[in-house]
Amino acid sequence: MQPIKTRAAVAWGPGQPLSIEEVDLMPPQQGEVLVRIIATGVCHTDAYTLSGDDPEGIFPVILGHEGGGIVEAVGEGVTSVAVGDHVIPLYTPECGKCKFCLSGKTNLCQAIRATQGKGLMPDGTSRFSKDGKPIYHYMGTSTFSEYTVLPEISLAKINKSAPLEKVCLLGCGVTTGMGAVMNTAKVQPGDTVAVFGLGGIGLSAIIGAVMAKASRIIAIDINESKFAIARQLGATDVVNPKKYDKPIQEVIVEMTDGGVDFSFECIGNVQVMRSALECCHKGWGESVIIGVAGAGQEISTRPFQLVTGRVWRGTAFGGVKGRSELPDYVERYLAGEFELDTFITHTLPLERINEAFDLMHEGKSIRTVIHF
Ligand code: NAD
Ligand code: AHE
Ligand code: ZN
Ligand code: ZN
Repeated sequence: MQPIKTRAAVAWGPGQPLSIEEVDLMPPQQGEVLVRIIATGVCHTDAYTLSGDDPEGIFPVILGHEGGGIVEAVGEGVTSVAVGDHVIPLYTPECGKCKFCLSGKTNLCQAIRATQGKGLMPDGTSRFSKDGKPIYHYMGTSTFSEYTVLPEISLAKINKSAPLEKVCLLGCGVTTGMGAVMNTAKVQPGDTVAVFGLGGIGLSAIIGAVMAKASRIIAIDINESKFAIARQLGATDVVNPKKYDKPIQEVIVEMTDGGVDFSFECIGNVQVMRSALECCHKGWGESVIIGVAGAGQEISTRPFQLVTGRVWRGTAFGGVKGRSELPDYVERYLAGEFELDTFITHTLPLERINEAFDLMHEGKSIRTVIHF
C-alpha cells in the first residue's frame, strides 16, 4: 500500500487555531490499522492540550480522541479487525498481555504508553507528515483526521448497526463519566452523589448515577445553563457555588446530613477537587477525580480529611477496558439503556472545527460532533 493524503485539522502550536490541511499518511505497519474516521467528538482534553497546559503536549500534532470509524486497511499480522469493521479508537489500549492488563486491577494498559505519550507509534515514528516533516499523533488516536493509523490494540470492534456519529462519544466522554460511577466508584442503590462540572463528563456521570440507582444526585456548575439538561438526565438538585458566600463543600455537607457517599470532579480545577473531597461524608465518603489539571497544578487538603475516612481516587476512561468492555457499552446504547442525543448539542464539518472549541469555551455546547 502506498502513502495516502488525508484531510486533517493540524495544531501547529499551542494556543493557535487548528489549520485544515492535506497531510501525508504512511500505510499501516505491522500490527497497525488504517481507519477512516466518520465522526469525532471534541473533548475538553483536546482543548487542554491545545492550550499548552498539557505537560505531554507536543506540536505539530493532530488532536482528537473521541472518534468512530471504519477499518480501511490492515498491516501485517493484524488478526482481530478486518476491512469494513466498525471501530472506536482507544486512547487507553488493551494488549491483554502486560502486567497492568493481567492484574485485573486496572484498565491502564501500559504496552505502548511511552511512545503514545511522545506522539509516536509503537515503533517510535509518526505516520503523519507534511512536506516531509513529521506531525505527531495524539493519545494514539488523532481522530481529527479523515484517515488515521492506530495500533490494533487501540481499537474496539463494535456492532455495525451503531451510528458512528453518535457512539463516537463512547470513545471518551460518555464512557468516562458512566464508568467512573459504575466501575471506579461502584455507586450502590441509595447512595448520595455530587457531580462537579456539567460538561460531557459530568452529565455522563449523572447518567451513571441514575443507572446505579443513587438516591440523590447533586449537580454543581457555575454555568446555570447546564442545569436543565442535568435535571432532564436525573439530577435531583442543582447548585451554583457562586450563589453562596461559603465554601460549596459546606453547602453540600449541610444539604446531605454530613456529606455525600461519592463525589466526582469533572472540571480539572484543583480547588474544586478539594471541595469535592471535603463534601464527602466522614468515615466513608469517596471522591473520584476525573478532571485533568494543567502542568504544575497540585491538589491539597488537610490530611485529617483522609484520616477521618474520606478517600481520594482518580479514574481514566472510567476504568473501562476498551477492547473487552466498550463493545458492550455500545450494545447497551443500542438496547436503549441510555441516550446520546442530549449530548450532541452541535454538529459541524471538519472545516469548522475551531468553532467547536469556541462553543466549548463559551459554555454553549456539551459536545460538538465533527463530521468528515
Ligand atoms: P466541559 O468543558 O464540557 O465541562 C466542564 C464543566 O465544568 C462546564 O460545564 C463548566 O461550566 C464547569 N465548570 C468550570 N469551572 C467550574 C467551577 N469552578 N465550578 C463548577 N463548575 C465549573 O469539559 P468535559 O469535556 O466534560 O471534561 C471535563 C474534564 O474531564 C476536563 O478536565 C477533561 O480534560 C477531563 N476528562 C478526563 C477524562 C479521564 O479519563 N480522566 C476523560 C475525559 C475528560
Ligand atoms: N497528558 C496529561 C494527562 C492527561 C490525562 O490524564 N489523560 C487521561 C485521559 S483524558 C481524556 O479526555 C488519561 O487517560 N490518563 C491516563 C494516561 O495514561 O494518560 C499529563 O498530565 O501529562
Ligand atoms: Zn476526552
Ligand atoms: Zn496491556
